[in-house]
Amino acid sequence: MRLFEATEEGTVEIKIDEDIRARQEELAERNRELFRERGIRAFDIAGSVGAGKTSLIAGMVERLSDKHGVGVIAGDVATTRDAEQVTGKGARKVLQINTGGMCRLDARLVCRALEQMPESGIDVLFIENVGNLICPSYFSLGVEARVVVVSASEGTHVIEKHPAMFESADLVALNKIDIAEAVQVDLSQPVADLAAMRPGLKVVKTNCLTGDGIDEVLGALRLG
Ligand SMILES: Nc1nc2c(ncn2[C@@H]2O[C@H](COP(=O)(O)OP(=O)(O)OP(=O)(O)O)[C@@H](O)[C@H]2O)c(=O)[nH]1
Ligand SMILES: [Mg+2]
Repeated sequence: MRLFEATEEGTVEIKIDEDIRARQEELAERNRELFRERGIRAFDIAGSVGAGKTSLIAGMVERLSDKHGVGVIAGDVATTRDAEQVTGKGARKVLQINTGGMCRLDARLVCRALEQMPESGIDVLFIENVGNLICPSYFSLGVEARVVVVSASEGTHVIEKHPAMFESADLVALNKIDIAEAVQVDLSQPVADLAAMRPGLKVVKTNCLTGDGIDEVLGALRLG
């Protein structure tokens, strides 16, 4: 958003974007500090609606819960469906945030949810962001890494259409590889686009229904 004020000397732009961003960074830094104090390794799992974020989280929780105290914060505009989907997989605590219309989580919402988490016994936290490839790009949560889940059904050119999201990614899970052929998507294109945009960025092909690739995601995040 850009905001202007007319003065006798002319029009001046009020730097609202920068103020908001600076405030967000401050709040993210506070979360980072909180995670450090509590010994929590936190991960933002972002991606389009239906890309497979919850499925990936459920798979990771199942694999980690015998060795780690895992917490999950699921973000959605409405419902507790995602929290329900993850419950029973072995997480120590699962919370759902409903944003009530906002298209992303932010550091403040995560901080409020953290207040409801047990103060000890959680060392890995997965935060599922609201499903879309736009708004979450601009909001840092203060986490260790952001995993962007993108699925074959999102089309061949999904990466180049959403540069900000993939610029903010620390790892990409290219999910639903099992249906690429059926939806006529050539997965070599998103892989090539990512290599051009973010040389060296780790990309893991996954099938969250069968679990293929989830161990590799965990390995890339140094979890296990
Ligand atoms: N074929 C196939 N289906 C998958 C895969 N991963 C997830 N799904 C299915 O895709 C649908 C959406 O998966 P979710 O994990 O709920 O996706 P999400 O990104 O959490 O969705 P939202 O939270 O609604 O944005 C479900 O029906 C899953 O069973 C996969 O690798 N292959
Ligand atoms: Mg989900």
